[in-house]
Amino acid sequence: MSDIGKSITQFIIEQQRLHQNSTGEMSGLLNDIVSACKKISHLVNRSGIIGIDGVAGSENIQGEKQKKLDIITNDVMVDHLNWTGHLAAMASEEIENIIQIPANKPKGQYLIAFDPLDGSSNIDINLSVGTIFSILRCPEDIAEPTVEHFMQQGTKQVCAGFCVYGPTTMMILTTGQGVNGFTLDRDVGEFILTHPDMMIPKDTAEFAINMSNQRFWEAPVQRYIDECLQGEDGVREKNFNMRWVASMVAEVYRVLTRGGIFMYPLDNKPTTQGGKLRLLYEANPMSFIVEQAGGISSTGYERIMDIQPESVHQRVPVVLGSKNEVERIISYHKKT
Ligand code: AHM
Ligand code: MG
Repeated sequence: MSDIGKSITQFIIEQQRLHQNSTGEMSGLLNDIVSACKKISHLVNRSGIIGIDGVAGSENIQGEKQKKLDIITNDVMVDHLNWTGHLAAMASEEIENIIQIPANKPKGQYLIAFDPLDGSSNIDINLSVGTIFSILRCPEDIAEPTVEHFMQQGTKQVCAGFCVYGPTTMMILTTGQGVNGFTLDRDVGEFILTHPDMMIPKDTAEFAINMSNQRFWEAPVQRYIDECLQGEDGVREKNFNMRWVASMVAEVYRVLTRGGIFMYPLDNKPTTQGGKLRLLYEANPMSFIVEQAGGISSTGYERIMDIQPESVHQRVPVVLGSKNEVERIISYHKKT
């Protein structure tokens, strides 16, 4: 029988029953995240009406101008997750240090790293934004986790997902057994399984990159894009299409549904930072999802999920998507 039409709650509990020793803590945590994302979807949808659109007038730790919704959605995540007893600590794009669970609340066995509102530069122009999260196990018997406990390779993730607030609100989840997509049915307030077992086509003729940075890219990326742009007349002997939404959640969702390649490569501008996208709460969770859907995720030089993190807000170059195209770019990096 098809699983399409199942609620995310039923799906999560049925997944939990497949693991004999499951305590139900992961299911509880996922339900907390689902509740937070439903609230964020509602706020994003009504932001203009209730006056929470626009800039906040502050900067986050990474020197980025915060939108009011960056701050509000961070609070929504923290408020939904810090009291239910499933987490030992949290890390957020918007907060410099890791976030501890209040002393008077129970602690759980998991750590979460999240970007509460990815692509928030798109908020005021009514384009898609989203929430990205990565769940790690906290080493046992830790009274108060430290940054060191978050310094785990992406391969250690036990769950990753993202919610995209677009024409419909969708939640994409993996616990290491494939990727499933759920659509929010606003009438009943529940995410419904609409896209089971998402798989990225191995080949593509569509790339996504911020072309305005072209002159700063390294040679392998220059070569790859140049060959795509030559189309039928060049070595690739086929025409390519291009998209750039400037919202990673929307780009990765597109790659999951119709294939493609998404890149935010190393370039001269953020070289000192090692890339633009953040390892713990953007690159790693998206890499886990992409790999589970049959794609590849790399810096061009190495698998992203193999990188040993060194800081909470560390940045990395990202090249992800359809297997054969990412492999081609990796081969260009090997030659330089
Ligand atoms: P954010 O987390 O501050 O929104 O930044 C991450 C976003 C990604 O969603 C997107 O791929 C990228 O930044 C767009 O960058 P640019 O504006 O340089 O095109
Ligand atoms: Mg982001």
